[in-house]
Amino acid sequence: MEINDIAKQFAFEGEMVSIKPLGEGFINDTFVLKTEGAAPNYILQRKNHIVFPDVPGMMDNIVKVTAHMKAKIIQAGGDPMRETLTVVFTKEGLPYYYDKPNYWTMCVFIEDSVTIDNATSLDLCFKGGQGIGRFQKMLADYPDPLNETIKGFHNIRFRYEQWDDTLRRDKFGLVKTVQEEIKWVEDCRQQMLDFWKMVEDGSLPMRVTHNDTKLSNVLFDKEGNVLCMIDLDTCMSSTALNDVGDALRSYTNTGAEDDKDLSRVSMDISRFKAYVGGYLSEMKDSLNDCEKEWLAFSAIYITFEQVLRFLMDYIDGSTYWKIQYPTHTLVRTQAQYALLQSMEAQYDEMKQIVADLCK
Ligand code: GN1
Ligand code: MG
Repeated sequence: MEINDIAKQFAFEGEMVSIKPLGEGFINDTFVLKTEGAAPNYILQRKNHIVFPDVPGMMDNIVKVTAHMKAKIIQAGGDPMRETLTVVFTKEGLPYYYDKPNYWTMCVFIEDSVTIDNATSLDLCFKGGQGIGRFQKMLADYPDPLNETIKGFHNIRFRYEQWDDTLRRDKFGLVKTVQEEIKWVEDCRQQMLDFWKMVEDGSLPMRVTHNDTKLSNVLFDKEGNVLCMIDLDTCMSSTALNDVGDALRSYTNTGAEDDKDLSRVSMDISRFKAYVGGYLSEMKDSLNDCEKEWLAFSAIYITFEQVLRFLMDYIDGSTYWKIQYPTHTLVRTQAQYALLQSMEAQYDEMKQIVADLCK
């Protein structure tokens, strides 16, 4: 089916005048649909069904959490059309359109907004921290269980099971070529599983979290204030720390996620401090002592997990993330490992900063 015809399955307002691709997502394909006159514009997305095996479950989560947030925003006198996403349903009343094998979804385009790829100022880091803090806070009393739309997404025990399978399969004979990188993952096994035990025994509680908190998933207004979190595809139950760690992984990196020049990659401790400051300005009173104690470690945890996930995908034939050249995901692995090492070298300082901010 043509893209125009897909769009017409949705009950959007106004007359469509154009539909064009937007950006270069690593996972989904995104289009902007423009309408005439006063009607809003829209975002149409083809969801990657390899990454998201349960799009109906995912959309069920998104519809419910955005409804919960809208009620909170209205209560606080905010603008529910700008401070969270608005899902557009199909003419048949579903939050997705299924055109085998693809699932399509639509939401309202929030005007006068920007996304930012690099944390160029400390103010931006602070505001990003506030953004995810507010998101978690609005959802702290969300009552229903959410669908687990990607199994074991930030669960390192599950990731190690996938990892062991990947090495055992060695589908493309690549294992022998990445022995050094494999050792990085093996050397951390015990430490990471020990950390995860605190989630399994409830010391680190499950909350409603975003799970993909990199800077480009925060929408800002033109003045640089946070409007809302976007890309709610992975919104499900996880730990508060996973959101913080994933954000720190992206905000504090002085290089790119796929930097070939590892000398550019490091963790900027001042950005760490600004982000955690923004986050704790919203969430300090909601976190338990264990969450506070392990907040700094969350950056290490998620950066490590990303090393594992990238390397696993590389060994498995680079099918998960889009690539621009054959070793792209291996380069990503190496760049994330450089970031991890920089974090480990600064871990004492990171812990001290969190302790001071929690006082
Ligand atoms: C993916 O969807 P996107 O591009 O924001 C991935 C994240 C990774 C990130 C690395 C559902 O994020 O977990 O951290 O790439 N999302 C999914 O760039 O796997
Ligand atoms: Mg995403």
